[in-house]
Amino acid sequence: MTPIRHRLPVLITGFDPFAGEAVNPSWEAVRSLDGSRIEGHRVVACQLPTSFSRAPRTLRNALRELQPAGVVCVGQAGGRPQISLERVAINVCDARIADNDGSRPCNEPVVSGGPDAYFTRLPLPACLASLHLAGIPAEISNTAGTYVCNQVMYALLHALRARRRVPAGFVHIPYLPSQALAHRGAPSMPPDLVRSALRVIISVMLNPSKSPPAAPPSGRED
Ligand code: PCA
Repeated sequence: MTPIRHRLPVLITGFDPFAGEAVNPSWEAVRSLDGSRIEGHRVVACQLPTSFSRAPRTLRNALRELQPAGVVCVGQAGGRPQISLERVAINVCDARIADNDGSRPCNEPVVSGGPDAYFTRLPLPACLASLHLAGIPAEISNTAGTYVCNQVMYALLHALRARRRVPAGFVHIPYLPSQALAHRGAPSMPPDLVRSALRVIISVMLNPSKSPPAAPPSGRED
């Protein structure tokens, strides 16, 4: 008999296009996994609007409806060269550009009176080791920025604060090659590789004991 938690779905989210782009690679990758199974769990994809006012609400509705076994939210980080496993979300919204509703908060909290920050609940070293073993360039990132992605990561971990056993976190991904063409010199990652990366991350999140031992620190200081 399958344990009850096994029957719960995994929620993955991606964003709609913003900043004049025609696509958002996060939604392309996330929707390509919708309905698949990973470690026995059904994957459910949900699109979030790139909107400070609407994204957290959409996410909270999906959490309430699905009661997922785990959550991975994904967003585009144009200019970053590899998969970024975000370590921390901070209680700040500070937008350099307007969101899809024309809103541009400056130095505002995500949650008034909330904790300064939440750490990810993804096992980052295990995720990183598994991604590298699969030949996928990836790094741990210490900032998810102060735009809608950071807000969503914070809102996710805040919404799950009483459900300590639900693993959850945020992953930034590079531009698609088609987007990089319009941003001269910008790095990109093919959609198949991003999709494989997300499968690896979700699999390790659900079953960390199956991942390879994490590599020792490189000793590099930066
Ligand atoms: N990236 C933006 C918001 C939506 C997205 O895909 C960010 O990094 O905040």
